[in-house]
This record gives sequence, structure tokens and C-alpha cells, in this order.
Amino acid sequence: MKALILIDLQNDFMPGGALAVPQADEVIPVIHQVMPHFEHVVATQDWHPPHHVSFASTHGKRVGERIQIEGQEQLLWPDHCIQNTLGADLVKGLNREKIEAIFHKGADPHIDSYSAFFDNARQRQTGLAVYLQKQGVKVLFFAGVATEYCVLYSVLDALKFGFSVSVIWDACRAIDPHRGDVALQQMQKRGASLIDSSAIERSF
Ligand code: VGL
Ligand code: ZN
Repeated sequence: MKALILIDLQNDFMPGGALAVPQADEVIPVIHQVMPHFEHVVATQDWHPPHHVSFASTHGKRVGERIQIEGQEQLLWPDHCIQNTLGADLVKGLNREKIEAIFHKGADPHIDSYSAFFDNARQRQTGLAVYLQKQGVKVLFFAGVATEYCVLYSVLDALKFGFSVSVIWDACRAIDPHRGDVALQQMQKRGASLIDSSAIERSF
């Protein structure tokens, strides 16, 4: 059974949002094209409380600075995806009918979470792995943002769990396109397949 995993398709990551990913809005129509081909569709939401540890403002520092927190490096971001705000909502134009479950990440005030499966210290799971296993899903396809952060770490964890993993590369966007390309190569090296959305329509 195949599942489409939609990573962080939220207003704050869209152009004009608090942590805008260039051209992130372009993935929405691509996702709508591939969606009907999947038995399961689930989504994640970056879901931070105010004054989250990943926000530069929490520490009186500048965006892009790196700090150490309990032995973990934390890159500092603008305030984004604050729980129950418009910025944290799924993108307005996204068709939610087929989205059967939503998993939140980054809700712990003290630890960030790039992966859809674990927090960055790998201490707590989001519930996504158990959910997929319960549904009998073994094959995952990833789409969303940002390629070099949440997509990358989610894909690497999915491979560690033993899922068969593909990344729909034209349904992902990066904060930095060069780093996005490097991340895609890294995912491929670890065992993920990179596929084009048109291949899904042809082969499923
Ligand atoms: C993300 C930076 C901070 C992402 C989330 O969804 O890739 N990036 N929080
Ligand atoms: Zn975040």
C-alpha cells in the first residue's frame, strides 16, 4: 500500500509567509495531480508554541545564527508556524478531502523537529510511523517543503524505519535551491528514489 506524505504545506512557508520558501506555491497543483493515485494521504504541520526554541527572537539573536542547546546545534529561524495561527494553517488552496490524518511536529517548546517522525533529539515520535505501519503502508512518496530541512530529515528517518521511499522532486521546494539539490542527492545516496510527478501518473 502506498502513501503520499505532504510535508509542511503551510501558509508561513509560502511566498509572503514568515519563513517563505521560494516558489513553494507551485507545488500545490502538482500535488493535486498526483493525489488521486494514492490509497493514503497524510500531512504534517510544523506546529510551534510562541517563543519556541527555534525562533531567533526567543534568544534575542539574529535569524540564521546557530546556538547550542543541550549539546544540540539549533539554527535560528524567524517566528513561524505558531500553533493556531493563520501562518500555521495548511495552505488555503490545498485540497484536504483526501488528507486522512495530520501529524504535528515542533510542538515541544524546548526542542525543534525537522523530521515528520521524530524530534531533533530523537526522543519522541510524532506517531506517523506507527500510524503508517497500522495501515499496512510500506511505500512512501514525499512532497512538500523545505527540501533541505523537513523533507530531507523525514526521508532519512523513513528509510531507517525500512519504508520504501520515493521523493517527488518536482513537488518539493527548497529554501536554498542549491542546498535542495544537494539534499536530494543525499536522499538518493541513502536509498530513496527521485521521481517526477508525471511518472506517477504514467505508472500507477
Ligand atoms: C522547516 C525550518 C524550520 C521545514 C520547519 O518545514 O522545512 N524549516 N521549521
Ligand atoms: Zn519550524
